[in-house]
Parts: sequence; C-alpha cells; structure tokens
Amino acid sequence: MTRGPLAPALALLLLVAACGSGDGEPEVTRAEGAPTLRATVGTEESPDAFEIALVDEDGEPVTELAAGEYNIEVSDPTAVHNFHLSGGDGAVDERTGPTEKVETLWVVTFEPGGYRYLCDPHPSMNGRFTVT
Ligand SMILES: [Cu+2]
Repeated sequence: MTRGPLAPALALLLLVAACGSGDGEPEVTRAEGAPTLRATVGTEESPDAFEIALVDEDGEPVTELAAGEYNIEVSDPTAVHNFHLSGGDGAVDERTGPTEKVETLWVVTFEPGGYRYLCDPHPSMNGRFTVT
C-alpha cells in the first residue's frame, strides 16, 4: 500500500484547519454592487499621526450618504489608534482594537440617522455624517 490516496485528504484537512484558526475574525464577503468607502487612521507616511478619515470612492470625506449597504475597507496600521464607527440608533457599531494593527473589511447597512466615527483612545480624532 502507498500513502498516495491519503495525501489530498490530508492537504484538505490542513487547509480547513488553516482557514478556521485565524485571529478569530470571521471572513467577510464583499457586498457585490454596494459602494465602497475607505476608513483610515494615521497617514501612509506616519501611521501614528493623529488623523482619522472616512472617504468615498472619489476620496472625498463622507458627509452624507444614502441609506443602504456599503463595503468599508478599514486600514488601521497603528497600535496607538483605532477606528470606531457607530450610529443609526444602534444600526451600526464596528470597531478595530485600539492596540491591533489591521486591514479589514466591514459590510454594513446604514439606516437613516446620524453616525460618527472616532478613535476611542483619542476622541478628538472624530468625524460625523448623516444617512438619509
Ligand atoms: Cu487615536
């Protein structure tokens, strides 16, 4: 007998194990056809810079949005800041960890209302927008 036939099954098992043993963050599937926003803290040159931003596909700061589903590409490359998005009377409450460095995707559904984003350790880093 050879071990040949076992190899593919073993490889599959290892693959499943690898997928399931991440950092606990579930894999999020991009919402097809939904607009994409970009949430960032820090700047490219200086990840620790006291900057926070939420911009649209044209790179313009978000001030007003139509209700609906959005992909939010989140870039938090620093251990000193985080990005915390909330509003719509509890419709949305998403945050990165203040000490974690992470690139992730949030798929959120905005309902009409007021929203804000801020850095929890430095609440003066903040912005707000309205969903109609
Ligand atoms: Cu901060």
